[in-house]
Amino acid sequence: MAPAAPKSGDVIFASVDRVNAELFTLTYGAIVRQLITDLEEVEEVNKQLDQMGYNIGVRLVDEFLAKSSVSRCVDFRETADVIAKVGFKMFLGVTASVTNWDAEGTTCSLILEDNPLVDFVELPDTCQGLHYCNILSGVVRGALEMVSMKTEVTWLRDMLRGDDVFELQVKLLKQVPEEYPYKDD
Ligand code: MYR
Repeated sequence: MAPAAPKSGDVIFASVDRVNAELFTLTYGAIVRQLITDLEEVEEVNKQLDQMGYNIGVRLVDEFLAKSSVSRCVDFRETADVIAKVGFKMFLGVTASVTNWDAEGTTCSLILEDNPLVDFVELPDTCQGLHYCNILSGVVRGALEMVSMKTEVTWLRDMLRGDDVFELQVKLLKQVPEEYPYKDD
């Protein structure tokens, strides 16, 4: 069946979404640029972006759980799928694929073929060590910590460094058992 013709409201919303996405991308670029100016060392910028992402992640998980109506995941595999398919879609507008699982099911990669954060971005030679999207690794780490999972999140591939995709490795270090807040007795 042919898709329904857009109504005028649809067209307006589509262009508002596009403008919002571009504004978001450009604002993030301005933040990174300012950090480079202020901190001078790309390693420091990487750390700062990760920390900013972590701070966002610990807050954003509530919004995610409320909006998505996702229930408790049975294991880390399911959690990784939820992040890739629901979380990324909700906050970044794209989905990731999940791959490169280790035998224990505690390490995997999230692959992004499309990443709106890097639209219009080209890194100068002086920024080759920059993990421009480090805010995302921090967000994932922070969000997972709030649902009791300590993780290490590392960029393995980066299109700004000439790779064909973005690959974010997520390693589950520790699953902290949740404490029931009341005693039974
Ligand atoms: C559970 O409690 O078992 C569900 C866990 C779901 C965690 C989902 C975290 C969402 C992270 C969103 C990342 C967005 C990155 C742009």
